[in-house]
Amino acid sequence: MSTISGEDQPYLSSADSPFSPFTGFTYFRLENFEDHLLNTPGVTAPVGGVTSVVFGSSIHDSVDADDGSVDGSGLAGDSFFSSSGSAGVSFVFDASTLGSLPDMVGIVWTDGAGTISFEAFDASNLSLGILTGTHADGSNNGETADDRFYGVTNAGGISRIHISNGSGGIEVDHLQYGLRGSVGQVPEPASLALLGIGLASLTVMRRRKPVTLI
Ligand SMILES: [Ca+2]
Ligand SMILES: [Ca+2]
Ligand SMILES: [Ca+2]
Ligand SMILES: [Ca+2]
Repeated sequence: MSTISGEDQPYLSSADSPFSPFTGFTYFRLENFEDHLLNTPGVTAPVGGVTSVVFGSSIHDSVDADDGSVDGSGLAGDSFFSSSGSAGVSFVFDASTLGSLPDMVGIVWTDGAGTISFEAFDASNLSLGILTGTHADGSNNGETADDRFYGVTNAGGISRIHISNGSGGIEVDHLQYGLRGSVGQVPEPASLALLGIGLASLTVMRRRKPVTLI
C-alpha cells in the first residue's frame, strides 16, 4: 500500500508535518538547511543546492519557523533552490547508508511559479504517482502562506522524490524521511492510492488524522 499526499494548509513549522510528532520510527531525519548544508545521511540531490550557497544571501523562502519566528516570512532562513523550476529537483535515497530505504518521505514547497508537481518512486524506480498543486502566490519575497507539504508513504520503500513547478526557479525546505516498517523483506506489489488531486480534496490529510491516512 502506498499513498501520496499533500496538504491544503500552509506548512509553517515541523508541527505541520503529517509525520509529526515523529515517533515510532526506526530512523527519522528532517533537513531544514539552516546549517547551509544538505547533510542528513543517505540522501543526495543531483540538481540544485542550498539557497544561500547557490543563489545568494538574500531572498530565501525558508519554512517560516526556521528563523525562530512564525511571522509570515521565511527570508531569514535557508532552503534548497534550483534555477529551473520546470526541471525541478530530486532527492535520491541510499539504502546502503540508511540500512533501508525510507517508507515515508516529505518535502515542503516554499517558492516558485505555476503548477507544482510532486512525484515519488519506489525501490525499482517506478512512479508511485503524481500530485499537483496550484498554491503559488506569484511573489518571491519570502512569503510563507503559500508553503505546502507534499509527501508519500510506501511499504516497499521510496528511492526518490521529484518536485517541480511551471516556471521560474523552485525552492523547497524541510526534506523529511523515515522508516516505520521493515522495507526490503517482503516488498508489496505497487498499489497507489492518490488522496485527491487538487487542493480541495487534500483537506482529508490535515494533521489530526495523519498516521492512519498516510
Ligand atoms: Ca529552512
Ligand atoms: Ca543540513
Ligand atoms: Ca519566519
Ligand atoms: Ca513561500
